[in-house]
Amino acid sequence: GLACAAAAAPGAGGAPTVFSRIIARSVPAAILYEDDKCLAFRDVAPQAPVHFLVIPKRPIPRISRVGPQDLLGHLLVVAARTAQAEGLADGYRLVINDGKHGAQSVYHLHLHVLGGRQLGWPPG
Ligand code: DGP
Repeated sequence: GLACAAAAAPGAGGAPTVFSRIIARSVPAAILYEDDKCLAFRDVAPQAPVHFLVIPKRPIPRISRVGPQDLLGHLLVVAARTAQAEGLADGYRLVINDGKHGAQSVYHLHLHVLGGRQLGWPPG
């Protein structure tokens, strides 16, 4: 009921997000890489000169819901290879936001890759 829905953590229900539509090509995106397990595409609101996302095609809602069968190492390999292809030889940052405190807004797991300028640390 409504009380249960209100109490549920964001992403707990696994509702489809806009990223499922990007995978299905029903929402356009600037796609940089694709294979059977993942997709990399430019972030629509870039926070650096290069800012793209790497997502699993399987719609895991958030990193805190990852299961033992999810082979997420592949996302890191694709992130690094795509960063190289984007010319980020001086370095870059990988970010995964989880839940409310992590400022996650789309509940389909995604790895942010940011580069092309000097980044600060710590993040806000
Ligand atoms: P996060 O806060 O970690 O959930 O970041 C979600 C990111 O997704 C945010 O940087 C903006 C991006 N984004 C949201 N909707 C779209 C979209 O429709 N297309 C693309 N390319 N990126 C999107």
